[in-house]
Amino acid sequence: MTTKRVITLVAAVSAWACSGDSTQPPGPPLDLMKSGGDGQSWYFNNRLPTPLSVTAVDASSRPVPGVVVTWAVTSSAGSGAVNPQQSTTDAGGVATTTDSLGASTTQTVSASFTGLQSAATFTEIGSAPPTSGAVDVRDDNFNLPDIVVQTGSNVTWTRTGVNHHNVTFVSGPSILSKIFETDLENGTATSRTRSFAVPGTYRYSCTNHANMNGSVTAVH
Ligand SMILES: [Cu+2]
Repeated sequence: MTTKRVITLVAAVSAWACSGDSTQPPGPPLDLMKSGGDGQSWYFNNRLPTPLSVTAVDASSRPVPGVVVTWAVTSSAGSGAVNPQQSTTDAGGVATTTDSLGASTTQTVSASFTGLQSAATFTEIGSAPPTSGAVDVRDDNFNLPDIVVQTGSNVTWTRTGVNHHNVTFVSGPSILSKIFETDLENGTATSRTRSFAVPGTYRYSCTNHANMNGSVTAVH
């Protein structure tokens, strides 16, 4: 019984190896499949959080490396830009680019290669970033934990719980000083406000409670 099982396994593995990529290189690229970054909602004149990526495949749906992919913003002028405008698929058949929104609410980006019949099209959504932020400091979490504001906007943390909490910045474009510390005896710090002058993501924690974390992302 054991021997038969081993033989069956070996046969299965051999069959897989023969039909796999090891014996036949992928054929010429036939199509581009979107593999990341489509349908993001982000803020005017900012780079999208997730890069755009496509996978080049042959007629058997196998990924094709070495394909030069051309990226282009296809919506109207002022809709942002991609960088780079050409990229080559890697060993996994994947090519990527970064995409920045412009001032329009809808942006479309195409990806293609020479000879491709129908380009892959990405659609991204832009909006104006919030110009203020508010976070409840609760027992024991921040609500909302992750917020986005326009650079220079104020964010206010307000104590709504009764436990002793703090807002201690742990990473970001610069490490900011602790701005919030509640004290049950003295009743201090029911509310504190800070503005964020430099774009980027600032992460903070309450050092009194494990997993009590939050972030502020300042965008242009
Ligand atoms: Cu806390």
